[in-house]
Amino acid sequence: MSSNESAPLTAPDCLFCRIVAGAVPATVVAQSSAAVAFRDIDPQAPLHVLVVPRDHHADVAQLAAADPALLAQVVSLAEQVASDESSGQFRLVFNTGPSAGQSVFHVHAHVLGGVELGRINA
Ligand code: IU
Repeated sequence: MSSNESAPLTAPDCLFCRIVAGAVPATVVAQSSAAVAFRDIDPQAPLHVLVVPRDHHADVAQLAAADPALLAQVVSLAEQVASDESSGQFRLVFNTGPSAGQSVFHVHAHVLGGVELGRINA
């Protein structure tokens, strides 16, 4: 929730807004006043959790521009999940735009870990 607002910013027909609101089920593993962490339905690693801000922003670039403190809260919750469930070491991925693989346009951090992750060779 934005610090100066009483209700989260939401977008109509946004799946992750509906998960944040509890209208669509998800396996929530952690939450804060600003963000919610839930398991990805198609995990790509032993630890694969999505962290989303309660407020709707389309992608990480828009979030960083609009509310950098909220982005920091997303990262903080990701670190908490990785510490609680794994070694505390993790990969954080924000797919940004369709060509980069983004399919849900409510910013979400993929928190990946629980296994030795290979180097990314772009
Ligand atoms: P992407 O970066 O936008 O491609 O990531 C979307 C993720 O959301 C993807 O890993 C899906 O498996 C995941 N997901 C989910 O966890 N629950 C859902 O109901 C849907 C997608 I649809």
